[in-house]
Amino acid sequence: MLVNDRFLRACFGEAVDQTPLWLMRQAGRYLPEYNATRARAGSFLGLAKNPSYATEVTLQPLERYPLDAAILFSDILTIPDAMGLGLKFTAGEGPSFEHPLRTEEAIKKLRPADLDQLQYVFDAVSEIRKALTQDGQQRLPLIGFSGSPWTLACYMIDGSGSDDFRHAKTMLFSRPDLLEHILALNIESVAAYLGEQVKAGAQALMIFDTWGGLLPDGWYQRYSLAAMQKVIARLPRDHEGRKVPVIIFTKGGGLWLNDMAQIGADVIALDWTMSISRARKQLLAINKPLALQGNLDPLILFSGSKQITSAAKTLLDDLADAPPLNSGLHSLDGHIFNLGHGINQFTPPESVQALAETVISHSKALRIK
Ligand code: 1CP
Repeated sequence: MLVNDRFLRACFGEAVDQTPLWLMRQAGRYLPEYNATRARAGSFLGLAKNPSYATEVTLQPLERYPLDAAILFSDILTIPDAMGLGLKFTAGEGPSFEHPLRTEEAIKKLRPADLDQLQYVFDAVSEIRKALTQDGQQRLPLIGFSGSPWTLACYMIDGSGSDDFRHAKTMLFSRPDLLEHILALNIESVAAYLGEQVKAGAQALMIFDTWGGLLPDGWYQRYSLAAMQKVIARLPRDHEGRKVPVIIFTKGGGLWLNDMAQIGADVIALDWTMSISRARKQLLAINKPLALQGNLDPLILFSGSKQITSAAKTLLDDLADAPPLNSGLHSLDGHIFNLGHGINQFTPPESVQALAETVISHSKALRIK
């Protein structure tokens, strides 16, 4: 039994009493308790690869804030790691791969991710599900996730984070056959990985296409969106008698909203460059009444509680003025409040409290009006 199912209901455009809220990277470096656990684990990978540490940090933001979903603590780079690329985290510099894909020979040798090497992720999912449940009552649903095939390819080819992912884009423009080969393996790996997360207990799935927005129009649809569509086509959509919603997020993807609505996802997550209310109207105009997630600029959380409250209210007020998904619903239904990208590591933790209080009280008040 799920005690709080607002998030899952909102994913399917069902009525809820208040707008559900969770935050991308809600467990992370802005929380002192996260940094304490990470210090005990020795490193980020020590944390992510140990299911009981991963469980501990997944629950930390849920103890502090009235959030409506848990998200598995892991990383998108676990898949290339399990393809043999050698993931490492250097303090202060972020993740990198020891063996980036820079030659045709390396690319031809690549194999799909070995799921046995990802067992620690599936174990973490099961352990988190157990920790969320007491006496048969589960507090909150658990979201599983993966990177998109294109976003993973960016890191696999460039070998680390980058402003422009020059190596990946150069390969795409000059040797699309090699890129397509990598994408085919990533599609297979991502679909199998997400399928195992569902079997282990994930109740919703999110695909992070953080770097889809680097692509030119036309190339995005052909290389990132089409690959996500192939993943979604292979995902289990029912488990334990409940539907499993799929959320897609392309950073910078607002312009492609109508295309994103066509690939079989249940929810489209937006960054702050597109308004939620405008996205609602646009989707209704093409008769694709999908739920939306987002999209407060995470840096709003660096201003005072007055500004945070005002920005969150404006987002909700705008959506309340837009048409509902259907005539039986409130305009605020079919929306999951979130940030437009991951929470910044320097965010004051009290800002999240101000945001959560506003989302709850204002989204309730607007529904009663
Ligand atoms: O030192 C630390 O403690 C590492 C910071 C950190 C954290 C907290 C990294 C390294 N990954 C994570 C966890 C993480 N990553 C989650 C956890 C669940 C949650 O609480 O939300 C999730 C969903 C991710 C996903 C992820 N990792 C994405 C997609 C979402 C996004 O933010 O765009 C990406 C692009 C990554 C790669 C990654 N992992 C970590 C860093 C610093 C980066 C970015 C690397 C870069 O491009 O420079």
